[in-house]
Amino acid sequence: MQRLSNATLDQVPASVARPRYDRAAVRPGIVHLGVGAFQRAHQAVYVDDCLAGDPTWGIVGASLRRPDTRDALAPQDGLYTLAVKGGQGTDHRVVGSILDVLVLGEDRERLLGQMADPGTRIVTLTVTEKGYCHDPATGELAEDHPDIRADLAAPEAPSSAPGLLVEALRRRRAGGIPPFTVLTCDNLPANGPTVRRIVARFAHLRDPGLGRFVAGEVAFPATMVDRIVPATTEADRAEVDAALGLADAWPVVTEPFSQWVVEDRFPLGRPPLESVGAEMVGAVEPYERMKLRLLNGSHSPLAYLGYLAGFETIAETVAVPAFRRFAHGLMTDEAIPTLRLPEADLLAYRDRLLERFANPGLRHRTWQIAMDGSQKLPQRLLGTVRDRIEAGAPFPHLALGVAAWMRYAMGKDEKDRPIDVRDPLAERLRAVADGAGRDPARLAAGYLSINEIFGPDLPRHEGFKAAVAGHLGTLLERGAKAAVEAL
Ligand code: CS2
Repeated sequence: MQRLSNATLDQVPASVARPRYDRAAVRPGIVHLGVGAFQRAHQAVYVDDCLAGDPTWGIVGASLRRPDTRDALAPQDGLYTLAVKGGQGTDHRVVGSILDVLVLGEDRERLLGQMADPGTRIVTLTVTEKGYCHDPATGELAEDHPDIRADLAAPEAPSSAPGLLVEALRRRRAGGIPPFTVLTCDNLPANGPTVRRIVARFAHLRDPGLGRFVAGEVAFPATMVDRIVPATTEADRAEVDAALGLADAWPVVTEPFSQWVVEDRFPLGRPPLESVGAEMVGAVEPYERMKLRLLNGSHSPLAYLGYLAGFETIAETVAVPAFRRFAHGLMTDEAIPTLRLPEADLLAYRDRLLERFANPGLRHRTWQIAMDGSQKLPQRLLGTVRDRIEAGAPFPHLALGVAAWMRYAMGKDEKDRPIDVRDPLAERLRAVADGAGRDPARLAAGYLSINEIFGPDLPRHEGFKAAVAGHLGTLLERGAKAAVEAL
């Protein structure tokens, strides 16, 4: 089978949408750090829709760690297929907005050169929560993070996202080129201001003048991104190859729903995103909080509970009434009262979410969402817990969600088989389990003492501690399904 590429693009069948602009005329305007499935199903698609109107916004992607995306896309001239799975079957589309993919370890100077190039006006990021090298509980740069220490020691050859941004901004400043806009597309709370603080702090540690420049002169708009994008499977590849009649080494599978709310602050301009479905607003925070607390806030507990109960995907998990009720209850009774959008909109968003979770076309693995819990819990669950505590209101679903994370982090499932716990704090999580055995109160106290996750306040809150330990006891004695049913 021939490979998808510029040369074979006209062999794509008419049933598959493809770029309707001249790819040869597209120029790079965006550098994206962290090319992965999510960005390729979200931002790259919005940009693809803009390129017919304005060809100056092509994307140069960069992988900060592995070469696998570059290895898949380079022989395809950056082209790949998006398979959108809805109730009515699958729609395919070839996306052309990614012009090139660089690999940091091999192409560091080219990447920094592209970031410093005057044609680059926006640097976007999807490096996941842990990619910012910050303390998740406070949102501050983790100054003792090994990558940050290494980048401060050799700042002109950085490896971390903050290090790369600061070195590229320094080069622009030295060359009299105005700074690019930094657009983080990760699920962090107040993501624009948070990343601004992290990056400005790193710059300050390099040189206080540079720190003031980053804090004062660089725009970091906030944004809410939303689309469910499971990891691509071999079955997805085979299905896409058959639909295309060409081989695509790394297509991306997603759902029909897509949302992008963006704070409209781009000093050097931006693609006409509002004409392709993005919502350009003055303040993103209410939408961001809704998304983090409802979607991600129920996704993570469903992932831990579902995994423990033996379900491979979210769709399988919410097909069981008790688990669906759990997600419904967490959102309706505990998260929605902490949000500041009209209630009717929030309830409609919740109902849509429950449908999206149930999409049988998406094999979104519980194990995938369970990853990096230490980085996700604060903005997904713990902010909501704090608001509930302050309001004097109960939080049983949230406490079960936190307990389920602890039970998962212990590293053994309900049949005593090992769990592959992926988390930057995995060793510490394991050590808590080794020290506390199966005693729920000791386990809860051990996990709650991890300050980077729970801060100083939550471990001291007796009601929270007791609720979490109680649920953890049920999870250990009777399992996840019984714990959910017992609510
Ligand atoms: C998920 C998110 O993997 C995860 O932690 O909760 O990636 C989620 O699918 C997206 O935020 C949806 O927009």
